[in-house]
Amino acid sequence: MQLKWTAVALAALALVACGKKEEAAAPAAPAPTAAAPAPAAPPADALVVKIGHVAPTSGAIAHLGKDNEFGARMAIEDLNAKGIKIGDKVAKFELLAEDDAADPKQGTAVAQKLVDSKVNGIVGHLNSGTTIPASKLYSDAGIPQISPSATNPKYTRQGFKTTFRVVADDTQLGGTLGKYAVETLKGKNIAVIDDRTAYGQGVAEEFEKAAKAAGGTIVGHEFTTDKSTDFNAILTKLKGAKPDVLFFGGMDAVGGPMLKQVKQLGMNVKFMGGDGLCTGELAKLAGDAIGEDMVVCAEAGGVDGDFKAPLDAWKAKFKEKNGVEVQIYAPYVYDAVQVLAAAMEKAGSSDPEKYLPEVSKVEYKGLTGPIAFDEKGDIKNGALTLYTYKGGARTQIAVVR
Ligand code: ABU
Repeated sequence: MQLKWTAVALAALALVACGKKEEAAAPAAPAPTAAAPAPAAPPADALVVKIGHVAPTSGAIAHLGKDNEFGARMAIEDLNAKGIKIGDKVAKFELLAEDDAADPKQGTAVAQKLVDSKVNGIVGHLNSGTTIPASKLYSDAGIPQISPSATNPKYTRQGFKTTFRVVADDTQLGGTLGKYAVETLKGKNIAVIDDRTAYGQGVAEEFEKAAKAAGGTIVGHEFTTDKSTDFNAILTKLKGAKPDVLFFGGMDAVGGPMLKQVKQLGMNVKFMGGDGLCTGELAKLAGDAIGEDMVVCAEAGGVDGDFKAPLDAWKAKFKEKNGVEVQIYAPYVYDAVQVLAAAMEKAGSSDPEKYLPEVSKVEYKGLTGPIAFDEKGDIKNGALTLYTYKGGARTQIAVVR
């Protein structure tokens, strides 16, 4: 019987791959082992629930987009294995995965496509620069949206009822890092670079405000883009101001090469950044330019106490399944999908209008800690995790609230 279902599932997958473009191919993952059990088949009258997921699975930060998408796929798989009931029907969850390439225009185009496909809920997008414009389309269509990683405060401050976020925002991220730069790292002369994206600019401004408030002096603020590779001119200018801390508001794909050029110029700085920098991949991108304890950055979430062991076990499962380590936000994506499902289960409906109020009221014990939202849709009591890099590995310093 199990063999029969495996064959049916493979045939169905082949059909999907041939004919249904909106269900984007899963990012490359190792082939399942022969011993892997076939998923239980949903009943023929199951309620189909479509979850849209958007992240950049192409381009410079595709490794982060794939990380998010793997998290979404694991959640869908677990939900289907559990066979939860919504109303009186067993739910069959489907993932409609889209690539926005971290581009705001492509972000709104795929958002419209998902709205037209009548998705029941959205998890995404990854970047603030795509999440914010797309949120208007989801709001107009009344579709609940949970971002697992977009940290620009504006996302949840547009007056939309449909926007939620399971991570802390840039006010908390930049604010905590700015204070840390002065009070803990004892930075006095602080230089800032940002990539002019919604995220990079926002987190850099919050950092700068907090560093100044803590008594630091901003000796220069330069600008780059999220596609730049040559930072020689701006780094040389900042070097002249003799900074002891350099904060970068941007993603790891730019931060890695920037670190190499910081080393080439012989700049002796602590290199700081927000969550976009704070990934497993940064050490690879920077190579030997990432000195011991040189980088201090923060993830916009924090897991400690009783939540730590289950999350570590999940991360091990993630690696086994996907052949790569978690980069940063996959567990938050997993939780975001589960929150939508829990709200539907509670409402007894997958109709966005009916289950949206349950998202607002949700009290969900996730992989990443307890999840409940404030009146704006932001996570209540959001935590941060400060990291450094030792021996090329991202290493936790502390969870702070
Ligand atoms: N939070 C960092 C990466 C995503 C973004 O907000 O653009």
